[in-house]
Parts: sequence; C-alpha cells; structure tokens
Amino acid sequence: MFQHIEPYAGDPILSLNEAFQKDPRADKVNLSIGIYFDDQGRIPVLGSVRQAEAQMLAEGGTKSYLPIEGAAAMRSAVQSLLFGPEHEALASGRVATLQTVGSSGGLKVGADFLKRWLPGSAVWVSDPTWDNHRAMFEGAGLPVHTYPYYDAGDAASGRPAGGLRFDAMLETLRSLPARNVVLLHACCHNPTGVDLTPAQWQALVPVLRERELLPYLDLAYQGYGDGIDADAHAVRLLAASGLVFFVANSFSKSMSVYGERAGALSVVCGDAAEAERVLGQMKATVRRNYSSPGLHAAGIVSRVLDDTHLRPQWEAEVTAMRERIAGMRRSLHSVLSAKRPGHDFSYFLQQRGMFSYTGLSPAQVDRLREEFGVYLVRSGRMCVAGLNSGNVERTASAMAAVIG
Ligand code: KET
Repeated sequence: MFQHIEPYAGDPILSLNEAFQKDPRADKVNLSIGIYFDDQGRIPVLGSVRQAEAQMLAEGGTKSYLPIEGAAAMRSAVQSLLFGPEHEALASGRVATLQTVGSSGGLKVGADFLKRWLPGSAVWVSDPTWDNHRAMFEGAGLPVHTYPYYDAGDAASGRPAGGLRFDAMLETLRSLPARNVVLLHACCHNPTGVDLTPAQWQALVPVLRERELLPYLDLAYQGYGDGIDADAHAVRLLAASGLVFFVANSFSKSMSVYGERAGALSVVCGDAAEAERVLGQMKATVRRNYSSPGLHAAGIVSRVLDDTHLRPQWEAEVTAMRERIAGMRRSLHSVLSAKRPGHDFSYFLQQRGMFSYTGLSPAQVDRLREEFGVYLVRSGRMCVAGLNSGNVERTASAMAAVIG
C-alpha cells in the first residue's frame, strides 16, 4: 500500500533544531529556529503568562469545545491589539477575526479560503521569505511567485548588501493582475531582518489599491521590532486606507507560548455584512479541517491582554526581550568588528527583530556547525535571540574564523 511513498526530506528549520538537540557538545549554540532564549539560554515562561494560567486553574471551569471561530474574549482582545481599541474598522464591524492554531493555522485557513473564493489568484511572496509560506500556499493549491525584496548587493558597482529593493518590488507589484495576493511581513522580516520604513509602507498603499491587489500580512514578531503598537503600524495603515486585507498574527514569540499554538486570522472587509459572510466561510474551512482551536491558548491570550495588571506586565516583558536582543546585536557587532577590521558588520545593528541575514554561504554555515557547534539556517539566517552573554564571544570568534 505505501511502498511508493517518498521519504520526507525534513523542514530546513525544524530539522536543524532537532539536530541541535542531539548534538552532544556542551558548548553548542542554537541560532537556528526563531525562538527567544533568555540570557541563561532558556525559553522563558513569562510571569504574565504564568499568572494568567494560575487564574485559569483557580477559576476551574469546563474543558468544553470552543466555537469554530475560537473564544469571543480572545478574538476581541486580538482585534484591539492589532487595530487599537478605537479603530473605525472595529467600530463598524468590518473585521472578521478567528482564533487559530498558531499563526500557521491562520495562514493555512486563509490560503484554503482564497483557493475556494478567489480562484485563479496567485500568491506573491518576498524574495526571500520564510520557507513555509511557499509550502503552505502551494499546499492549498495556489501558485506562488516571488517579488524582489532583499538587496544582496553588487560587487561590480560596489553597492553593499543588506538593503531593500523597494523600487524593484513596487515595479513588480505594479505589473500584477488584479486580485493577486501579496504576502507581506508586517514587521521583523523573516529571514532578512530588513523591513519597509513607514514612508515605504505609505508608498505601497496606492499601488495595492490601484492594482486591486489583496495584501496578506504575516505578523509573527509583534513587539520585537520597535514595540507592540509600533509593530502594528502596517496593519493600522492598511485598515485606515480602506483596503481589504488579511492579517495572520502569532503569540508564539510575543508571549513565548510556542507550544500552545496561539494565533489568529483577521480579514478586514468593506463592510459588516461582507465580514459576516467571510467569517462564515472561514468557519466552514476550519470545521472541515481541525474543527475548533485550543481552549488553553485562548485563556492565556485574553487574560494577558485584558487584565489591567497582566497587560502592563506583559508589555514590560516584551520590552525586556526586545532590548536584550538589541544588546546582543551590539555585542556581536563590536566583537566581530574588532576581530575582522575592514569588514562591514553594521547590518547586525540595522536589521530588526529576531533575525539577521549574515551573508554567510551554505559552506560557511556548515563549517560553523560542524567545527564550532554554532547552528544557523543554511540560508545564512541567524536567530540573534539565541545569543547570550555566555556565548556571544565564542560565536563571534567562530564567525570570524569561517569568514577568514
Ligand atoms: N510566520 C513567520 C514569518 C514565522 O517566522 C513563523 C515561525 C510563523 C509564521 C509561524 O508561527 P506560529 O508559531 O505558527 O504562530 N517561524 C519560526 C519557527 C518555524 O519555522 O515554525 C522560524 O522561522 O524559525
């Protein structure tokens, strides 16, 4: 029956993380998967999250199913978090929000919905993007293409790597047929750490509108760029511009609740009646897939966001995580600059969020892993959030050695 089945090559990120766990070397460094580690190298359980869980345990309650679209309290808390509590789009009821199984669940539910209701549309992702974007949208049966994004530099003209090819990106978007889907990282681009500036987001809006494109925002790192509200800038700008768009958002990183699978999908529609129909068909999509999302994730997220004590505590915890990463960027930059003078490492300071695109070749990445036990994704993506005061020197020395 199953003799013909091909072996699974594994996922480039998750397989690497598994290989790291099996590595017996005591001084190994995990800069592969997009997970925030604290200065002791642990994945923290935030105090705000622990308290929300303690509240839930004390209250008792049942373990019944949630509705298909998730918990009402979580859905409305997500809406306020993304759009700000007073946003017109919320007041007029034109945002359809579902709690989903992580933001991955949201991205895929949205992809299945698009396949059914915007037949013939293609999806355009940045070059490069998170590998799973292509896999998920192609898995839903949609063609996936790329638009120019990261500037790898040009040796001939001396243009350095690390910028954004914004003009080329706009030029491609201007050539797309109507109703094509444009996947955009709302902040902290994965894998490059290179984001659009507010002015560039502003310049993007008329192109999306004139070409009748459907923006699909992925907001997986809210709070890791400039702050919780600042990182929702793109969401709020598109909503204020009257565009119809999707946004999948994650709490995996912002609340450090990876395994709880806490995320949501919101669709900003033209009016409340459209939003109701969209929500209905999204529910149909979920029902025939995983039926309903998890209760525990909803309890954590809604309590942390809505409780007058837990909310500021969480905001302070997010700030501390963001600032610790920024500190690691500065340390890595200064140690590397000292070890390899004449080499430009300023990209570590300019790139935002959890990731830096190092420009290391796959061969250099392999050498880092094999010889020094330092794990990066083979694209050269480094999760800066895996650095700490105990491993940053050694990581910098290893990098300096492979750079040569
Ligand atoms: N979007 C982006 C851009 C992203 O980087 C991730 C996870 C997700 C969505 C999914 O998050 P969820 O936990 O489903 O809400 N990225 C890291 C982990 C992974 O690959 O699954 C990573 O890039 O390492």
